[in-house]
Amino acid sequence: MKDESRKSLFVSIVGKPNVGKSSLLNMLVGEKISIVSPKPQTTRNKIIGILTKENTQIVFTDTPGMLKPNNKLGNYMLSEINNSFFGAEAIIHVVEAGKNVHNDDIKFIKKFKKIGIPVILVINKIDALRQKTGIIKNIENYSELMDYDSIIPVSSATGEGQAELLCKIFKLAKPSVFFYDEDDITDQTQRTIASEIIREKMLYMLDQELPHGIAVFIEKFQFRSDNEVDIQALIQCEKINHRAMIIGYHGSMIKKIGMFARSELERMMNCKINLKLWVKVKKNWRNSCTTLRDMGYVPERN
Ligand SMILES: Nc1nc2c(ncn2[C@@H]2O[C@H](COP(=O)(O)OP(=O)(O)OP(=O)(O)O)[C@@H](O)[C@H]2O)c(=O)[nH]1
Ligand SMILES: [Mg+2]
Repeated sequence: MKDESRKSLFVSIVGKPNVGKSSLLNMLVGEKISIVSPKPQTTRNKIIGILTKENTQIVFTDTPGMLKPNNKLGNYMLSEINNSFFGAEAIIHVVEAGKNVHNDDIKFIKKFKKIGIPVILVINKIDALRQKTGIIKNIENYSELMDYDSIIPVSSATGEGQAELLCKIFKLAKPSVFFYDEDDITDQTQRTIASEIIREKMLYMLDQELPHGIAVFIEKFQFRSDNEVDIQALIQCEKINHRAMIIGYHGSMIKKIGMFARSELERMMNCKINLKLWVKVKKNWRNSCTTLRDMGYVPERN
């Protein structure tokens, strides 16, 4: 039955790499939907998180951090940011508390002004600031550049500011049907979530640049029973020495990656997981249209 009192809002979450966009999405939805890591450019594609409360549904889109692409994967990531603006009815611009305005933020602000929808500035990571005066400086600097709908200091880590931010977002919702079921929290399949969790563990466990050259393909995702799943994943890297580092001495590293990924997936899916990982080298895959297509990294518009 159609409910005339229903409302919805599509909100795009954008900002520089590593400012905490994915952490914010997870905090707002109340579940881990998007992977998080201390390394910039963790998120590679648009990720939808859905929050439905009573008669209102908010559809958030997490996006990759703004970057200067130097390969086809980078071009795709940039296109995902731009695509997130289509259909968006509001934007959350995430910046880091106490940091100066960056050139990338100015580029974003130029885009926002062209799009002309409400923009909320979220000053994230306030828990990490010793001097709260940093927040005041942020507010002054950003309000000179843009007429934000509101400016809200937040900590995605502690949840501070969450209620105020949600209140602002819900106020912007407009009469509409629901676009997702009330119980949905994301549009990602379990296969995609599994590959992302495996990639997240590598972002934490492997050296600086290596994880950026890694792709994870789920080759098998098969239920043995209601509470047991077999997952086989291929980890693709770009160099022979990277393969050796992923495997580690006597397989110690890949074993650790598998252990951490499995235990998180078991918690998320509430079932036993049999996880098999193997590693293959494919040089320069980040410039291979075939590999990018196989991973689902296909631009929506060209
Ligand atoms: N102290 C603190 N750390 C945070 C907070 N939010 C995020 N972080 C940390 O900041 C790092 C980056 O967080 P992400 O959520 O992956 O950032 P992102 O903007 O999605 O990054 P990209 O996907 O690479 O663009 C991680 O180490 C997070 O744990 C916060 O509120 N406080
Ligand atoms: Mg992210």
